[in-house]
Amino acid sequence: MEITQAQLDAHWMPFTANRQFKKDPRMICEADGRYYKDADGRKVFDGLSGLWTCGLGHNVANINEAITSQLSTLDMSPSFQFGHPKSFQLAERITDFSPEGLNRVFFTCSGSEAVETALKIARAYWRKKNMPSKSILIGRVKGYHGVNFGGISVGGIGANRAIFGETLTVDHLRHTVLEGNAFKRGQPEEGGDLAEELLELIGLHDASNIAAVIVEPMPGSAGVIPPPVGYLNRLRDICTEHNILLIFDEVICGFGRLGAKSGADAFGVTPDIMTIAKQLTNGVIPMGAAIVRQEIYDAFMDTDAPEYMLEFPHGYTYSAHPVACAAALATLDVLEDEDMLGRVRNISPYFESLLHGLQNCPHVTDIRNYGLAGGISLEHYPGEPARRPFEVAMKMWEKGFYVRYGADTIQLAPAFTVEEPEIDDLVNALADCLSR
Ligand code: PXG
Ligand code: PLP
Repeated sequence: MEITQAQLDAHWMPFTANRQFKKDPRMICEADGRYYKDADGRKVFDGLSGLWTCGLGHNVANINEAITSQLSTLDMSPSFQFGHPKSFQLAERITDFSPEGLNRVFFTCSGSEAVETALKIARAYWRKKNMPSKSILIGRVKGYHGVNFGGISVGGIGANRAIFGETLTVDHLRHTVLEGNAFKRGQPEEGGDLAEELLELIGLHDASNIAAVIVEPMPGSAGVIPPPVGYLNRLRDICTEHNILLIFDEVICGFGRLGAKSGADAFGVTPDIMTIAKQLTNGVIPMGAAIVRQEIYDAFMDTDAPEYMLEFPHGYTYSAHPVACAAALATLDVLEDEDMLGRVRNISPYFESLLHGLQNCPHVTDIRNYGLAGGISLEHYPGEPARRPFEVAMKMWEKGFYVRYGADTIQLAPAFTVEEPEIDDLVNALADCLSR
């Protein structure tokens, strides 16, 4: 299928170097299992499970069948004021994958919308509790929380917000990458005390003005940053002590990537709200959700307003879309029936040992990993932190491997079903591309 220059020009591509891409397009045409086929029919290994989405691989029969059957049963159903059975079944299933006590699910169509929903719930919650001054949101440097205005406000990646001007009233914790932790496998031992900085921010703003703290349990986009031992526990304790909601953005960690149901599960810390997306439908149909403690939901329901009145004026046309619900139910079935979490736990030590074998390759300044997620930081060209990862990823593509590059890192996140020889090939190819 020839794509014309006019067609290329017409599409303003997301988070893409449009000028570079359109000169030399990388066109993906088919996907099956852990491989893509490009426009020349070349087989390309999927080293990031789509965009951290397709842990079960591509073209999964159960998911495809669930979608097809849903299309001929109920293809669309109005999401406001009417319901369809699958969204309720799915909401209950999601609570099985969520930490104890988080059992009310608000559906969205993406991770960005899940974050926006969580932030709005947090701010509205304090108003419902007659504490309207609690409105400041605290994020963390290097955090990625999607691209909507709330998400970029709490987000901590300068390039994603600096050109958009004023944001919400927020503050940020420091990130947890410490030089002394370079090349540490899994969770670093040092750095748990960085969470104490939250007390400083509370001193600055006063807890009576702070609605919530939002962090990724393990930042993904910034290059896979496992939390230092004790860090999340300390954030939890400080939030509880000062009556501040803790939100975990689990859009990447959610449902399997870490060999656990969630980051909360992997690291043993329960937030008040968590956001998920991506793996919820294996990436096949857009869907996300914010999952809250029942007490938060109850605060909205506990009202003297007439019953026909809305409790929360928020929602998307496509919230709980029936086709997305069908895809998600099938995805959760496969995750459970095929013990995907167990598979991640079994293969991740092998992934870890090979990944860290890259330590002595040229330009490698740090390697971090947890579960089936790996981040490799690369030495900057003077003033050009993003250039080397781009160059390496392009060489990888030429060799038949798709990997993610972002900031000064290369990121790897193969499917939960990945086999040892595929990890060998992926890491060998990377070693070769780093050396050339
Ligand atoms: N929160 C987190 C923690 C994310 O990782 C979002 C929110 C936004 O989700 P949506 O569905 O609106 O994109 C994300 C998404 C990458 C990469 O390669 C990461 C994301 C998206 C695209 C690429 O690191 N994360
Ligand atoms: N803009 C307009 C004009 C709309 O009518 C709607 C939804 O009805 C939206 C934006 C929001 O769209 P969505 O619900 O898909 O987020």
